[in-house]
Amino acid sequence: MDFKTSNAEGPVDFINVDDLEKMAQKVVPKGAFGYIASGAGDTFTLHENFRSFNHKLIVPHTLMDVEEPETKTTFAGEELTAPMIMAPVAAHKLANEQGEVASAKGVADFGSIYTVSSYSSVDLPEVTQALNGAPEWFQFYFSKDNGINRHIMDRVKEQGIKAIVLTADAMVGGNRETDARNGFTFPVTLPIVQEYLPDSVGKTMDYVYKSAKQKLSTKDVEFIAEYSGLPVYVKGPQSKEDVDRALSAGAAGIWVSNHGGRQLDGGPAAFDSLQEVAKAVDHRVPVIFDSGIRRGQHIFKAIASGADVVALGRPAIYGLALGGSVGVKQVFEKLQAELKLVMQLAGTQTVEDIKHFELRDNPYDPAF
Ligand code: PYR
Repeated sequence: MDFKTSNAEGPVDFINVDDLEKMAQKVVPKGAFGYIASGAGDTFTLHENFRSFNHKLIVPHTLMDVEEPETKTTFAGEELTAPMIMAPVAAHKLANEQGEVASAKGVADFGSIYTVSSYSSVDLPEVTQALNGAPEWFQFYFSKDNGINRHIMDRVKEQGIKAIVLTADAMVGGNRETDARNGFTFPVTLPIVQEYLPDSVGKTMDYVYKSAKQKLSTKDVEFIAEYSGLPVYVKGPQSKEDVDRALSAGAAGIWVSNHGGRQLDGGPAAFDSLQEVAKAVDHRVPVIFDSGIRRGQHIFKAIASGADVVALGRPAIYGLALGGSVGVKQVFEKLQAELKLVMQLAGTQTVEDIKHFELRDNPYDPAF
């Protein structure tokens, strides 16, 4: 398949992530950009992901004796430059010819955890090499065949990967109408899942998803934990019931997400689910949050609502499209700088202080 995308590498001049998205649209082919940026159905849930942060307000705290707030935090045994990690995103070669090699380097240079997608367009050893010792996690799209799942986990362990993320909210693809309109099919191979998906080139996302297992259950969490011996984070719970189910199966952490509004349109904004999930988890395991982060204040609000760290998906991919590894690092740095500013104005010196900060309910029209 003849597919040409950006091959940028170097500094990007941008003011904020929303601007970056518009800039990325100009350098990534239409079908690939649509796949990355869009959501499911009417994109109600996608848009609520952004708007929902306005349901809570950060009241400034004054005379708090704060200077140079510290964004460094320890998470899952790792020292992170800021409470942000890389979310799993499929096929980075859609955004930049360098693919995951560049995004991994960018995240490593910033100082955080990189989650490799099962649908990575670069194979595991090359990603590990690009990370150069930075912590690597693996997101699992499960095969219907446990023999294949064992092989994948063997390879994951060979790389020294430290945790497995089971995506539980995407056993089929959401109703991606933008992809249908654009006639989008995958122009790249997905080497990690070659054994169950040898022919991704020219295939729709729906086909890709259907090659993986639909009938996921708590038994799959138990199987991964037992076979790999690694901590398993379940990605997708948005309710107490789902938290209970995941933890009863031995989940080592809960990753609150609605898959960036790409799956069940008509569902809640992930930020609105975070409070219920955090209450149900009650500090028993770490909580990761994604879906809708575009601003430092969003990170602050997520942490004040019970997340230990947030994960970045699309913003990092836009940085990748425009500036390769440097662009990815710049996106993390931009959000870190915004977070630091919010921390100062909110009177919080450390990430731990944010966890104890009480947000106020928004009495105004949250439609702003
Ligand atoms: C997505 O398209 O959302 C995937 O997770 C592959």
